[in-house]
Amino acid sequence: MKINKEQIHDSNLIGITSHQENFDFLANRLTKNGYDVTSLVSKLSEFQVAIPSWALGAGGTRFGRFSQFGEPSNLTQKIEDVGLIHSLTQTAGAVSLHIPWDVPEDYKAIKEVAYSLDIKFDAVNSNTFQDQKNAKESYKYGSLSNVSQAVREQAIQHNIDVINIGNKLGSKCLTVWLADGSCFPGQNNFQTAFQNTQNSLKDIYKGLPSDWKMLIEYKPYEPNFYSTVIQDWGTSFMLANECGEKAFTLVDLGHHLPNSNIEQIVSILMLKGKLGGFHFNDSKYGDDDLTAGSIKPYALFLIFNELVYGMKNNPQNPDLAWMIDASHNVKDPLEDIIQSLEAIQEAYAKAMLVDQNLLKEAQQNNDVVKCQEILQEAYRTDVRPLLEKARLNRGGALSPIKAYRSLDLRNHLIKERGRNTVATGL
Ligand code: LRH
Ligand code: MN
Repeated sequence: MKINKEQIHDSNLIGITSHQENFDFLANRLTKNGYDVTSLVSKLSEFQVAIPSWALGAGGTRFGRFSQFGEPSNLTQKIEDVGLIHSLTQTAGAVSLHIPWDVPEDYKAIKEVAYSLDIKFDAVNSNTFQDQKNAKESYKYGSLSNVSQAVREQAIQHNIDVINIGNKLGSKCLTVWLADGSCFPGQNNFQTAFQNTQNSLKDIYKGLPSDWKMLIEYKPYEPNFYSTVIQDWGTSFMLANECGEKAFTLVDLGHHLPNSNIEQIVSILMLKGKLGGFHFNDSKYGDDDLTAGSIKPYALFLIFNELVYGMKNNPQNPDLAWMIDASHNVKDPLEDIIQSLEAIQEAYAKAMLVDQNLLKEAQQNNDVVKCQEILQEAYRTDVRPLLEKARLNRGGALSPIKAYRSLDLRNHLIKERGRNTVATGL
């Protein structure tokens, strides 16, 4: 299913006047305060977030899964759904595939579909946390860290296969997340598990094309509930350094113990030139994979404040991979992703309004109150007219959620696909 620019243009008519008023008012105020509004809007337009191929259907937990109906049942339909999101938001110009959930059957055809929808292939994700049918070895007791060399070799080969699949699609990045760990004290020798993982990652790294990156994603627990080999940013950072200059740390916002200071982690990883990218989502308790900015929007703003500072002051850190990683138990997956994109762009826009020089000066003077005033002056600014302008400039929707509903897209998908299709993924 495709929507065209005219349909979006028509759905914008109702809001265009108030948008223009709000935009002119904000642009006028920002210009008076020395901001370059055109540059702010173009930075927002250039900001593209990759959509996870595994989060276009209803998610679920061990307690159940409730379908959203009209779910994509193959990779082509998944790319088309990313195309729908991108048409409306103009900030979802990439998809991140998970292998083997989304192995292309016809590379030429799938690339043509993606190209026609202005969708690029971002990082490809390996999967050594589930056993595949007729697999020779099992990952029950781990993959790259497993005590069995045969299991480690199978997992290493899988990652090499994922790189080859990504290469045929034009991807330039491999994401490795390991469920490896233990559920009970004594089950693992921590040093052996770490050494095996380090050596296995190095073998995968040897298979990385020269212009590729390897992102090492950490997570404190789940599905293992006593220890996880790559449990935190420090472990991922050590492993990335051991591998080499093409290996970096991936920060999934949900992969932190309660009250972790993620913005500080981001800041130091950028200082060390080892921040590779993000899996954006939000959470109240564990790895809840909720809509980005739906629980802790100020924390997301503080992370982007460090990112904007780092993108200006840390040339040693590469361009970042922006990706969403969420799961939808009660929301329409496409609406959930649209809301995440809005929250991410909003946090970025507010962070670009932080007067970093004034903040640095206040920090140098230990003027703690002024530091907070500078941050919250930016955070309290309603930047939505800037996001709307960025979308309008590219033919997108003023309000993607309103357009998604006024164009009745979910019902169109159900008519096209029926009510019983189930998307692969989590
Ligand atoms: C692990 C994770 C990882 C993916 C998976 C789908 O929790 O965040 O990024 O491989 O979710
Ligand atoms: Mn993730």
